[in-house]
Amino acid sequence: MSCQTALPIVDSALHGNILVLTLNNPPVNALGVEIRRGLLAAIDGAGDNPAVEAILLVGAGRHFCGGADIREFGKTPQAPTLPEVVQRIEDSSKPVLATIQGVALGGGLEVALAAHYRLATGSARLGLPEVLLGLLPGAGGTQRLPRLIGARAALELMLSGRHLSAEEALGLGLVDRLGDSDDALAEGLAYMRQLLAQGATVRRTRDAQALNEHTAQRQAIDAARQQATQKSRGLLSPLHIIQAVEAALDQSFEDGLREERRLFLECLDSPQRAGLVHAFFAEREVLKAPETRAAAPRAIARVGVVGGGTMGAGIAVTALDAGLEVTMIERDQDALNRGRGNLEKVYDSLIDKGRLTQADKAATLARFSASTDYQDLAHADLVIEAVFEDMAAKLAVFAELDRVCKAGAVLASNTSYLDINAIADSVSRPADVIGLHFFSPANIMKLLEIVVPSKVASDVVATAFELAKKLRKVPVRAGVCDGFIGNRILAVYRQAADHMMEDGASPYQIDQVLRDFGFPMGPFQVTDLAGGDIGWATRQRKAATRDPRARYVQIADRLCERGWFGQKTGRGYYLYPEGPRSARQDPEVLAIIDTERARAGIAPRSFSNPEILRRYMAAMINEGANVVHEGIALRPLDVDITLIHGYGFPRYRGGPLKYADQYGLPQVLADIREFAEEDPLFWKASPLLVQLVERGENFDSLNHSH
Ligand code: 3H9
Repeated sequence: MSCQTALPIVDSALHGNILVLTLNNPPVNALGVEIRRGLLAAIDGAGDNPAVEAILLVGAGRHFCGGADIREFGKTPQAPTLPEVVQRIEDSSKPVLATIQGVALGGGLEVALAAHYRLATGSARLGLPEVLLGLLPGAGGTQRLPRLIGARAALELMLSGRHLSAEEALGLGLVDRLGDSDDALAEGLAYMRQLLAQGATVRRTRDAQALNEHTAQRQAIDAARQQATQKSRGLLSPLHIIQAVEAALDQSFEDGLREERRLFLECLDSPQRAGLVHAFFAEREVLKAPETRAAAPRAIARVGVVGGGTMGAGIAVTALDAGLEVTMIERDQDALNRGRGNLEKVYDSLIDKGRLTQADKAATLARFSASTDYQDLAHADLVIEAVFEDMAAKLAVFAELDRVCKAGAVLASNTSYLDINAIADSVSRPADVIGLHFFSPANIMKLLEIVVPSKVASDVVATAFELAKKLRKVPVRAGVCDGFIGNRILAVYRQAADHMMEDGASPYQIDQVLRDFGFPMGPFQVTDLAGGDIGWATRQRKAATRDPRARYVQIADRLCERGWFGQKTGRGYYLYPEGPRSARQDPEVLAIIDTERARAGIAPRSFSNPEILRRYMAAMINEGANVVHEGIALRPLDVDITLIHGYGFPRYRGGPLKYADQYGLPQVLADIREFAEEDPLFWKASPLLVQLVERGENFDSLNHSH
């Protein structure tokens, strides 16, 4: 968008005595420097022009305005600032009406708040989502919105970042009127003419009175602060938003604006803002794969799911929720009943929580069918195999799919480790075969790895991306290797955690360090949640091919041999006397670890928290670099999005490779070389990391090359 310099970026046209200013900066009319200059000049010009009696602000295209130009954050600021422009709009001596169609977000809504009147059409969505970027509304939003709709509603909007519909905005008094049609210009002109006819004059939001009821406002602020302190886990911007709203209550408008600016700049400078903005753009960049540019997707309406276990049922729910028709296949009636039960359980729990009605469930299930006969997949446009993670089982399913599916059907495997090239080569139509790696629970987790085997057709890859969009998943393109992007990296940093545990750190200390870093859970808690038996089976499968020189920590095997598989067995690394929420440290586990250390001849040492983090992150970053180096991930940002959406990496840190850039690649490399002195086999610096350090570059320099 920064290359959009074609002028005029603010169109100006006189309709009788009303000057229409159209923000014209596709695709979302973001308020970059050119548009700020244009707007300021146009507002000033309108003030001096006797032919102008009123001003109407509209957006060109679908949207009013998507806010400040996010690409400018972190660069040298250019005048005029958005707060200046917004102030000039409010100060206009001629009435200003903002007509909102599509989004009015962030700075876009702040522009509208500075206008004297607001109209929303049916398509309007209004919000202040700055918090999601680690920011606060910095163009007067924290001062004007509470004055207009009160502290409670304003805080709710700013702290959640959610979008309001036109009706909700009207209900809150955020807009004055709803348009009958979606023609923003016609609706705006009609309303403005009516206002002029009624003798309406300027009406400044800064003078609105909703904060006057002081005690209630103070209570709302206190409650928000209490909640945010508990919930926001180290995030800066929520608490800054609350502080800014408090300034709106306690200080003059001008002083409040100054406080808002100070707090905004603090957020702008924070690494959290950099991490969140990186995540915002990375989420959009992952959608752009070479194949999505090269080919159009195939049509998908009917989906088959083979396997009704937790994974298959979760995938079926996701597809049903996206409005698709779903047929589930299982090998016999009992398995099918269980599969249907797994699926219904998801909907029933939503009903229990009051988030779904029985009628909704019935309507959704009307698009669901279940069968033991593969022939019922004959009309499916896409089939996702989600059976047990075993090559022979998968090949048997694909042989059936090859036999029954129509020409052009996409045949997908939900494998998380197995070689999809081998699966593709087993059928007569390898160009139709692709990997779709969902994460458990599949109806909740956002990540979808799209695993691209060597013979797949481009339009099949494009179809997978289109499917992800329908399912509201975040797709990441991955090449074929053991574990693809996510599980391959996980295997390495998980080993680093095991090494530290055997060398002297307790699993509880390691988990705590990672929680403090921002993960919702530490690695040992995750094992307990997922079930220790899964990793155990994988380790047994790979035992024969393991490098005999490589370090192998046996502690997990000792727990599994006792049947301690984690939450589902009531104990794993933790004890769960009363279910998942009752996790407790287990002295017996610590004793087993001690015994294992002795058996391995290790004299335990203590680890500081920063050292634990340094080792864990170095392992994650190094394998992330390998994955990029080998072309398994297209760019570093694909690794970042995988870890954020599939593995709980804190979004505000932008993903492991963004974190590495902030930490400094020379330091990461120095860490790895230091650790390699003890274990050179495990700690081998990635060639990509070495190259980047030699060239004085960072991971982000590779994010723009595709
Ligand atoms: C702010 O306003 C701060 C102020 O309070 C204070 C300042 C002092 N800037 O999402 P899409 C790009 S903070 C630059 O695919 P959709 C986006 O990257 C801002 N670029 O479309 C993409 O580019 P590309 C507060 C932006 O229809 C293209 O536009 N505002 C911006 O699904 C299409 O985007 C927000 O946080 C932007 N502001 O959704 C709103 N917005 O084609 C952030 C979008 O190269 N934006 N782009 O990949 C959104 O939530 C969605 O983009 C929106 C459209 C709902 C607007």
